[in-house]
Amino acid sequence: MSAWLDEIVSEERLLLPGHAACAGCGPAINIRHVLDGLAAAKPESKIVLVVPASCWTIIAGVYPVNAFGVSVHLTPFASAAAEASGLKAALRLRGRGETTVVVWGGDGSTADIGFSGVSAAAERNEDIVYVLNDNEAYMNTGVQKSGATPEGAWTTTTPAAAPKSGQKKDMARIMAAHGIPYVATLAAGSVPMLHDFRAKVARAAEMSGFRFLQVLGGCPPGWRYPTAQSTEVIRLAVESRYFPLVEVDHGAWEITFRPKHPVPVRDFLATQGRFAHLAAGQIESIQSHVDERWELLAGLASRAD
Ligand SMILES: Cc1ncc(C[n+]2csc(CCOP(=O)(O)OP(=O)(O)O)c2C)c(N)n1
Ligand SMILES: [Mg+2]
Repeated sequence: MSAWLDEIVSEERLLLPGHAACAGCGPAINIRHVLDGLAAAKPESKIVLVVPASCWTIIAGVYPVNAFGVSVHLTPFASAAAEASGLKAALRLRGRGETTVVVWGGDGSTADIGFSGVSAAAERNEDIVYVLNDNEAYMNTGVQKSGATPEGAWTTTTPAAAPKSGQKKDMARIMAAHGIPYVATLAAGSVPMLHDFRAKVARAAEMSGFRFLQVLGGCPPGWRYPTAQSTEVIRLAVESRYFPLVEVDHGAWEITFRPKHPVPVRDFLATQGRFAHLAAGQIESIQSHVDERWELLAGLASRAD
């Protein structure tokens, strides 16, 4: 086993056993690697986790119970970025400015309801790590469509007879347009993808200013797949180019993981009941949008060469 993987397997975990996430929760894997990765990169810095209303309000537990090995600050839906900005300022005033303030915000709060606060904090270049925990719908309240829900998906507000129309909001490009120091997309679908994931967390840890990480995590009840399939579904999301892994480091775009043999997007869609109603023509249309977005990102990356 390589040294970095050895370290990951043996490291102390900041998401503690006994938490209340569903079986197979993809974000539960992701948050562990975000927190453990930040702690490993800057062992001298404490972490404060800021969580807006989401599944993670429940998973974190009710005071005095805490599912994390770090302090957690729960916020209303729309104010996580503002509260994280204030926490960082207060910590600085108290001589504890080295503390890493991390937001773990769902796609509902980040891409939709709290977006004005996220955009404003990015524009001010607040010194925080903002993580978009992207499970592609409002899951905690029963799978309602968000701006990050993909084209064609079933949700309870976009039933199979009238599934989500229009494409997933492109948060990586939107956040990169703010000119912040670092934007990256992350997914833990395989060991090489995890290597990419941890390198991005380490890169974010060594910078200051507004850092934005978009982490894709599967939701067995919301995406409708068996609980043991979370890693495989995410692997196919990346291997099909449905979810490209990119990095924007001080404005320079890079595609950090290029599938050697990309699989058709239908292989990814076929793993999940939320796409079961799609006809061949709709799948073709999704494939063409996946291809177009890949070309667009490849164009942005080639300009950085
Ligand atoms: C202003 C406001 N509107 C609605 C809610 C109800 N609510 C709590 S969690 C949640 C879903 C959040 O979705 P997302 O941000 O994607 O996080 P996830 O549940 O998927 O982890 C909603 C709608 C709320 N708490 N506050
Ligand atoms: Mg969500």
